[in-house]
Parts: sequence; structure tokens; C-alpha cells
Amino acid sequence: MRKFFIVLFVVVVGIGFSAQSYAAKYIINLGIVTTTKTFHYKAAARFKQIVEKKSGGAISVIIHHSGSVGDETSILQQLQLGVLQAGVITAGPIDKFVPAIKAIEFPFIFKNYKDVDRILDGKIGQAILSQFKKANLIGFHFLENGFRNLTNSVRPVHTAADVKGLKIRVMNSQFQIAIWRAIGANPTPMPWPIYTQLSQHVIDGEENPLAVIYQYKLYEVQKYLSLTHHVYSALVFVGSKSFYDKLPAKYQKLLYSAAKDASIYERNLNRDKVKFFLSELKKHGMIIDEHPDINSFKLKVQKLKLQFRGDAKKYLDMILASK
Ligand code: EAX
Repeated sequence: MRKFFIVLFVVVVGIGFSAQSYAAKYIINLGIVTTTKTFHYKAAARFKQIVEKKSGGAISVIIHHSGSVGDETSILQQLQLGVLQAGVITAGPIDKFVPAIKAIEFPFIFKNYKDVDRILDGKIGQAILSQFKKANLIGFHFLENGFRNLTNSVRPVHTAADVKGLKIRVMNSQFQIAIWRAIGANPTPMPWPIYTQLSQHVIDGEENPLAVIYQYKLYEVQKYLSLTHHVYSALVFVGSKSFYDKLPAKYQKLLYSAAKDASIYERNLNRDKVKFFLSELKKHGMIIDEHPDINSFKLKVQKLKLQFRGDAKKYLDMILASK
């Protein structure tokens, strides 16, 4: 009897869910590589709530989290094909599809969050988002991963020289590889997540914002943290252009406004918690260098500017000129 009611319950919920999706005229399958504990997910959930409510149920958003629909590069490819309709994606892997975004990934180009918002929410940021259409994507809005910091399990890192030869995992991006090669590390691109590779010492270290280091318990497999703040890591609400173009104008507008709302909400979530994450990482025993020799890192990466071409150079020059 109990089994009968469990099956009945699952069937009813299933029908209810598909009825809801079924009732919706448009389905948005949204992909992220991180878990439900992360701010990426919280932003996606807020976007879902706003879109479903303000469309009166005409649009249904299904969040596929924890890499259940592939890594970020694969999600971007599926967005280009219209297999997926939206995603919250880290800027790093996007540079293969939208070279202009490399400009905001240049090391040490942003001093603080105020500087970030001035550029990303200003003309330059909007112009970079409009470049997504060239890749058959839609750049709805920037949200935040955060300033990236180096962790490793081998030794304390105070200067760029201390990085020499460390096997560092980087995002799937030629530019991220170039950055860490210029600093002196041995960079290895890998899709997220990487806890297992760190615990098995396949790699010595990685670099991420404090939120991600804390939320993925990297303090269990990484002893040293250097607050290098070397790259501001944006996230982007990305859409499928082929899906977007078929939507009525009112829903196109709704997706932009929902992405904006969810992005600002998520940024504040992250910024309100940065100090908390740092104190928690200390409590979990990480040896933290809060004032590494940043100049030694800057000197190593400056020459990368010379490699910039096309859109990436155009927007990097615009950001540098706006300083
Ligand atoms: O967005 O791949 C990375 O290091 C990213 O920071 C991670 O996916 C979270």
C-alpha cells in the first residue's frame, strides 16, 4: 500500500511538473556547472522566479546544475545550437567564443568592485556584451564570481618567483594558460570541478574567488592561499540567440530585466560574504598570505598586452584609457 502511494505521489508530481512545463509556451533549459550551494545557482533561481512570475507561466525555466548538462565550454556550444536556452557562465571559457571578454580578464585591470561596476555596467561592458551576438549568443548581464586568488598544497606563495614550476589548474582558456605560464607556473586547463584532482595531487594548485574555494571545501586539499586578486572573474547570464530571436519582444525584454535583477542580487550576495569566507578559510586551517608581493606578479604579466589583437585589444585599450 505504502509503495502504491509513493508511486502515485511521484506520478502526480511528475505530471504537475511536466504540466507546468507543458503549460508553458516557452521552456528555458538553463545550464550551470556549479552546485546548488553556489551563488551561480542562487542567481539562476532568482532569474527563474522572476521570469516565470512575470510571464504568467508562459515561460518555464529548468535549472540544470552541477555540470549535469556538461562543462562550461560544452554549455556554450549547446547555447549556440539552441539545445540549451540559457546559462550562467564564467568569463574565462567564454573568451574562445567572444574574444572581446579577454579585456576584462586582463590581470590586475580592476582595483576594486567600484571600478568593476563602473566598467561592466557602463558603455564598455555593454559593448562587450553586444559582441556575444557575433557568436550566436546573447550576453544578457554580468554577474560575479569574484577576484581570483591562488591556492596550492606545496608551499607558501609570496612572490611570483614562488610559483615557479607549480602545476596550476586553469580554466579552459588560452589566455588563462598564457597568464600562468608568464608568471612561471606549469598551467593545465581542466573543466570544473577539480576537488578530486587536487586531492590526488594530479595538480598542485588552482585559482578561484574565496566563495568558490569555501563552497567547494578546497581548504581540505589546499594548505596555502595567497590573496593575489590577480583576475576579476565575471560570470555572464548567457542566452541562445536562435531561441531569443523567436521570442515576442515583451519576453525578450523580460529576460534582460530578470537577468539584471538576478545579477545585482548575486553580486551583493558575494560581496556581503567575502570577509566571512576569509575568516572561515582561516578557521579551516589554511595558511593565508594576505599581502603577497603583487608587483612581482604585475611585472610578469604586463607583456601579455602585446599579444592582444582585434576586439580584445580594442576593449582593453578602452578600459585602460578610462582609468
Ligand atoms: O565559476 O572554473 C572555474 O574555476 C570557475 O571559477 C568555476 O567554474 C566557478
